[in-house]
Amino acid sequence: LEPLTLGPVPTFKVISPNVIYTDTHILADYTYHNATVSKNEIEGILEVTPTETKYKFKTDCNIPKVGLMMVGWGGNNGSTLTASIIANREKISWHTKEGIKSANYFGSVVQASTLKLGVDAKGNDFFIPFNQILPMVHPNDLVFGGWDISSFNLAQAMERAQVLDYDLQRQVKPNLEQLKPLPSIYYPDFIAANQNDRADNLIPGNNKKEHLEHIRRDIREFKEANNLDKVIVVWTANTERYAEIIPGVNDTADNILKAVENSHPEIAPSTIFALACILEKTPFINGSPQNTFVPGCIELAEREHVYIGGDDFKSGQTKVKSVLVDFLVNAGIKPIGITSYNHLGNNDGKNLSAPKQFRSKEISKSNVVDDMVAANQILYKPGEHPDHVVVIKYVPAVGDSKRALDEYVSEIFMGGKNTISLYNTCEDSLLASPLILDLTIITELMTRIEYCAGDMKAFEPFDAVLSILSFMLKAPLVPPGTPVVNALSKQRMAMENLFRACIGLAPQNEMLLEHKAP
Ligand code: NAI
Ligand code: DG6
Repeated sequence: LEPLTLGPVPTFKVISPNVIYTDTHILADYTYHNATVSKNEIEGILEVTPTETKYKFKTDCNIPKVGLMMVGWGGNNGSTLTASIIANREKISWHTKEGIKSANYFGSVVQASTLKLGVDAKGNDFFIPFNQILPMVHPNDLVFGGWDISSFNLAQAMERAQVLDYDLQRQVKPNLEQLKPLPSIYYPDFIAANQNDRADNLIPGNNKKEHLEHIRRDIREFKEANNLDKVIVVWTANTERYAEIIPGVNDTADNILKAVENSHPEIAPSTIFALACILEKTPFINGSPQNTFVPGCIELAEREHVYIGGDDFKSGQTKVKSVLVDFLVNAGIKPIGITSYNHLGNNDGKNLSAPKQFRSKEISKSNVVDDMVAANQILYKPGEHPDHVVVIKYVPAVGDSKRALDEYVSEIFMGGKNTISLYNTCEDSLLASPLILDLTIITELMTRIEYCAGDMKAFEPFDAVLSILSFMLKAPLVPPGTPVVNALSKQRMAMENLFRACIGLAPQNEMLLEHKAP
């Protein structure tokens, strides 16, 4: 068996009576194993009952022509991602003081990670590129568009961002100069006042219903002009303040649509974008921490069966946290204090220097260990939680190169203490940009997978809230009333195993029984 080469279409076939390949689809029969736990009050013990649920999955194998529209396209993430995809597409290399570098997709799970398909005849693990497990869009084939309140074209935006090497900027500039963000919605109250001086590319007026219709029209026109099958919209604009949840205003789908008609002041720009996308049957992902998905917005997405996902890209410090705390707690070690400092000097940092916008980020960065703590009742009493503090400071001198300092204090054996200190430096936008790709590509794939279970009469899409995207997000949005998973390894497992199920393969396990009990 030779390793497979990267490519959008799977180059393998599952040989199983449970899997059927047609000219257009993969159909898989799948048994989902779980166990229910209940208390037998008479005997005073827990009873555990293994359960089996039969599922059928249907995956459309036709890879569509997809447009990615970014809100905040002229920001550091938007411009870095656009320039980087063009560099990949054109196979560009550039000179740096360390030598020649060439374009890659490092940091993208879909493009640069692998997953285990099975074992070969000798029992050795066999890996394939992640993007081979099911047919997925290739980033080089995405068509870009988007909005920004700043009128800079993408070449100017890339220069302003100061992320990419000059020799690379020089080569992609002619391409980027032709790309200009569409005017956007600006309600100054939602982002920091210090952003006002870049807001020169605005949809006129204050009528929120007209704004909603304007964005809907933009999506339709972009789709038509580029002959696209589908569009995915990602919010990578400034972090907004939280919107107040007001009964009668944003609590139900009907109320929020009415509130937009009345131009209610608590409807944020990001929520207008989300609503516009839902009404256009266009998936919408929120890469920032604010509560864009107020209850009325989620209800509308569920009602219209349109995928939404969020919140806040999980790029560096939080990603490490969702690994480290999982490791500590699963090792029987008790984190009691987590202190996370950041300083950064890009426009994101400038916006976050305002208290209300900082508060949105503080919330999304702080809730990320809850599930791990709640999972261990030996270490933590009900309601007990480690001290957890998040500090973010704006230091213009460091630009996009964010510094993250973390201290984890844990209680160990016999009253001892263990302190781990981490110091991480990296260009923030180079970590976040590949996540936009993964979110886009996996969301698009999910629009082509349907399932059937129990007494369902036909195949249907998944719940509108795409919790499968959690790996890429700091504060994963999940269907109302369902558990949030923050631990990175579980989030990855969920993606991997769902896609394996779609080709009739059992969930990945690391038992290696073939070596232990041959
Ligand atoms: P940025 O400040 O460079 O870019 C944001 C862009 O959004 C700006 O060009 C701004 O003009 C534009 N904008 C603001 N309001 C807008 C609106 N209503 N409509 C259209 N455009 C609007 O920020 P960056 O670094 O690109 O980050 C973007 C977002 O992603 C921020 O909210 C940040 O907190 C979040 N994020 C970034 C991560 C990273 O590692 N870079 C990781 C996690 C989240
Ligand atoms: C400072 O915290 C700026 C933020 O936008 C973060 O850089 C961003 O949310 C990434 O956070 P993390 O925790 O995933 O590295």
